[in-house]
Amino acid sequence: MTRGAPRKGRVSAGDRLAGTVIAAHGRHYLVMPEHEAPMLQCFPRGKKSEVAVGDRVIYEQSSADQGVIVEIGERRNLLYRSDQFKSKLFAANLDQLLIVLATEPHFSEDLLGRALIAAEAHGLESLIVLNKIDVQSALALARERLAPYRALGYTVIELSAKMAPGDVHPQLDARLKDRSTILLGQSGMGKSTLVNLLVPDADAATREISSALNSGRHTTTFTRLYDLPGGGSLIDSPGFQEFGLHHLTEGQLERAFADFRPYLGHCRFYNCHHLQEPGCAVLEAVDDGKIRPERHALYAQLVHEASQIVR
Ligand SMILES: Nc1nc2c(ncn2[C@@H]2O[C@H](COP(=O)(O)OP(=O)(O)OP(=O)(O)O)[C@@H](O)[C@H]2O)c(=O)[nH]1
Ligand SMILES: [Mg+2]
Ligand SMILES: [Zn+2]
Repeated sequence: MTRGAPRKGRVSAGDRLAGTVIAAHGRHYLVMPEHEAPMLQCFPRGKKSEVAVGDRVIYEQSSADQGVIVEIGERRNLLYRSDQFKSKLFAANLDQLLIVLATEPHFSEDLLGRALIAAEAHGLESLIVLNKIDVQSALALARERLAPYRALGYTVIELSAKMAPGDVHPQLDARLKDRSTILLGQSGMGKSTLVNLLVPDADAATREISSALNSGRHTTTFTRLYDLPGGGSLIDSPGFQEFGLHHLTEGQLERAFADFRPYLGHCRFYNCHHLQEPGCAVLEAVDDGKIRPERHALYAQLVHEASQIVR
């Protein structure tokens, strides 16, 4: 992929190098080279920044510690969120979404629902982690809120990254091995705490990058990919409050609801929107208690948002 792949320590300006984007913060990216070469802080060529963590890129060194990304390699997938006006990239080339929730702060079921739909729509597996199970007073309620998702077939793993760190490896290692997994969740759920347990030098690496990218705060402000010691990679990301999915089409949305699938194709009208049509098999399943009304409400909201996109 490189033109004149550099030998150790022999990189000169203008060389085209191949690497993987391992951190993203605004328009700043850190690229880990494929060959023996320094890790560089890179900027995308042009104004629009469409580079994501996990992307394989071609870049050119422009100074001792900086480079320019000139080409993005083909992606298996790209996870992102979007509202009417813009989209924000999470990461590319993923296998799995690890949705991190906690007993407290109270997690948003809306965000959980959206993350699961995004995973389904992008062909990614999802794994739900309920962290902070040491907080006894909030445990019963959190379990109760997650029961319907277990019933839908999603795996929920209970952990206390802080009080029972020894349980983290046995519960997660086999599920993370040789796969690219992104941790998603609201701020304060414990994503970085988990990453620090699973990746031996993550903490040091994070501090180093925080200073490189001018952020020294405790809360994660950039997306960062780490190699797992047992194979595979783990991506830590900043907590978020909104998960717009304006880019998904109605067809993608109906198929992304695992609980709708048995009923699709059984509506009276072949082009049924499952919103208020007579003879709608999905709405009948809601009436019969086979689909939770909350799930249908999320679907209706997402269809509404999808129709709002400014093209
Ligand atoms: N009680 C308890 N606290 C925990 C546990 N895991 C993490 N915490 C605490 O929760 C707080 C937030 O943890 P982080 O790992 O920084 O959370 P985060 O999801 O990375 O947050 P952002 O980076 O802001 O998105 C920290 O003070 C942790 O010490 C746990 O199992 N139990
Ligand atoms: Mg964090
Ligand atoms: Zn229908």
